[in-house]
Amino acid sequence: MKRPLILIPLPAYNAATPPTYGIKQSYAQAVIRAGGEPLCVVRPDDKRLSSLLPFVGGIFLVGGHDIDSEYYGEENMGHTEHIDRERDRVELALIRLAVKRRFPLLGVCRGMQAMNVALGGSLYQDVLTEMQGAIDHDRHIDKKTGKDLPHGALAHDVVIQARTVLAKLAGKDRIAVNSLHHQGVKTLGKHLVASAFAPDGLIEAIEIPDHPFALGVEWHPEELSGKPAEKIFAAFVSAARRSSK
Ligand SMILES: [Mn+2]
Repeated sequence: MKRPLILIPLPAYNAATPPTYGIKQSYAQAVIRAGGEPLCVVRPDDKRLSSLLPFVGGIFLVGGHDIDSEYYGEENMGHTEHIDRERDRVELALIRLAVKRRFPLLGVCRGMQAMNVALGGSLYQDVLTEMQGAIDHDRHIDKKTGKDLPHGALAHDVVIQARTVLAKLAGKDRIAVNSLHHQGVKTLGKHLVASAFAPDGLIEAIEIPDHPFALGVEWHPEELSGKPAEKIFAAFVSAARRSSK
């Protein structure tokens, strides 16, 4: 079977010595396991994109640092960190293109937040301080011991909305997920529906109905094994295979 190319725009770590581009291995491995071939691209400009896109089956936006709040018309309240406007610009443009040209699109964590912002939605700049009754979604470290938590550690359940793509993939209405984010969707962008919610009401997954595949999840399926997580990548890669025929 053909392995469709999955375009992954590479995040830059400009403050690293030397300045570095890169992603976690688990993102690339999840794509490969699902039958796709990751095509990691450095800061594509419009010209390079238009030469690449004819070969690409889908676009995968990975996690990372916060999106500049200016892109959703808010002042930075001091919680938004490590802004990389060039990354924001590239990813927001890619999402709008994917929506317009009906390219399969998968967004994880920041990738989901970028989908929402690209389509006119807004974010909580810090869920814990801005959202009443919020649970702790930022489970990078154990707050009691100060030690790093494994990225696959399950943090909370999500309740999945019936009749959504995600419901079909999960095969049940509630799953346990990891949670490595401090921002989240506040108001939904155009074309989007919320397909899962955390126990505190925070939107944990979004999708575009009537699109070949456009799903964003706030958790990190690339760090989880088993059915719902692997099915998300499998369905994305299948849609990419169909779209690159
Ligand atoms: Mn969460």
